[in-house]
Amino acid sequence: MSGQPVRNLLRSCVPRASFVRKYNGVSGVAPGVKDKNEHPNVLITGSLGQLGTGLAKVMRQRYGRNNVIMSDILKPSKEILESGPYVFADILDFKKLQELIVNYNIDWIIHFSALLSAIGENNVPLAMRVNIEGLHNVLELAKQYRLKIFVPSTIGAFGPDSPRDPTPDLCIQRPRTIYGVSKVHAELMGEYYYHKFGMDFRSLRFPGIISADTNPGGGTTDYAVKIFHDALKTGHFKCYLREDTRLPMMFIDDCLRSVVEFMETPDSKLKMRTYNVTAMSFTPGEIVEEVRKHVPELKVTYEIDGRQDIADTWPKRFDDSNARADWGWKHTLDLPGMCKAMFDFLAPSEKPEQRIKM
Ligand code: VAH
Repeated sequence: MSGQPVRNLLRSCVPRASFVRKYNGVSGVAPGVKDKNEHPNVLITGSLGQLGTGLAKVMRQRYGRNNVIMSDILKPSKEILESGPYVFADILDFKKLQELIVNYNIDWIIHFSALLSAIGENNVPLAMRVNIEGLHNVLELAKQYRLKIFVPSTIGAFGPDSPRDPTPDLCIQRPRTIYGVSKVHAELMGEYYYHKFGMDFRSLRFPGIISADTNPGGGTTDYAVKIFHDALKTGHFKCYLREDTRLPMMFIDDCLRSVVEFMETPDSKLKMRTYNVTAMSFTPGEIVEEVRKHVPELKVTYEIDGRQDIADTWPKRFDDSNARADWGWKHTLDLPGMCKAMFDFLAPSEKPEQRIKM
C-alpha cells in the first residue's frame, strides 16, 4: 500500500519507548544477542496476501527496512523485491522455516499464510494442510526459538450457535467452514502453547478487511472491496450477498495498526491471548447507499451465491470492548470515512459525477 494511507497510519501509531531507540551495536551486548531495546527482526509468512504487503511497509518504516523479511511461495513484483528482503518460504517445509529463523535471527513471526473462507471450502484438503499443518510448524518453531508469534483469527471463527449481534470474545465457537475450524484450532493451540510453554502467542479476530491496492483473498466479505472497483470501471455492481446481510468490517489502515500496537503492547497488559477487533458493521444495502454519494449513477444487481450460506453463520456485529479496555484498541474509520479513503485512493482527482468510466 503506497502513498498517503501508510503515512497516516504511522502518524497514528504511538511509538513505544521500547522500540524507539534503534539498536546501534554499542550496548555491550554480544553480537547476535539482542539487547532489550533493539527493533525486532520480523518474518511475515504469506506476505503477498491482502495484509502482508501493507504490514511489511508499516513495520519496515518502524523497525528498519532490513528487519522485516517478507516470505511467500509466489514470485513477488519488482516493487516488492526492491522494497526489502523477500524469501521463498513454504510453511509446510519445517526445515526451511527453521533455516530462515536462524539465518535472519528472527524475533517475531507474523503468520498470515492461510486459505480463507470461500477459497478453503473449494479445497478442504489444502486448507487443512496450510491452515493446520502449517500452523503446527510455526508454533513449534516459535516455541523452539522463543519467538513472539501473531496468528490472525477471524469473525469466521464463530458459527450460527454463537451470539451474533453482538459476538463477544468468549462464547461458543462452532464454525461451519474449514477456515473457521482451523482458526479456532489456531486460537486454542496458541493459548495452549502460552500456558504450557510460556510462548508469547497473540491473535486478533479480524472482520472483513477493506483494502485499496491489495486484493482480498477469502471471498465472503470481499464484495465490500469489489463494489469500489465495479463502481469506477463499469458503474454496475453485482453483489453475491443479500442486501440485508450485516457483517463486521474494517479498513486496512486500522487493521495494520492494530497488529503493530497489539504486538508492541507489554505482555502484562494482556488479559487474553485472543481478542476481537472491529471498526464498523454494515450491509450491502448500506454500503451501496454510501458509495452512491460518490458515484450517483451506480447500478446494483443481487446475484446470491453459496457465500450467502457462509455469511449467514457469521457475526453481524463484533464486541471488541476487551481490546479497547486492555490495550487501548480504537478504530479511526467508519463507513463514510472508509468509502472516502477508498475513492481518494482509487480515483483521487475526479469529482463524483466524473468517477464512472463507461
Ligand atoms: C473472507 N475476507 O471473506 C476474508 C475474511 C473475515 C473474512 O477472512 O474469507
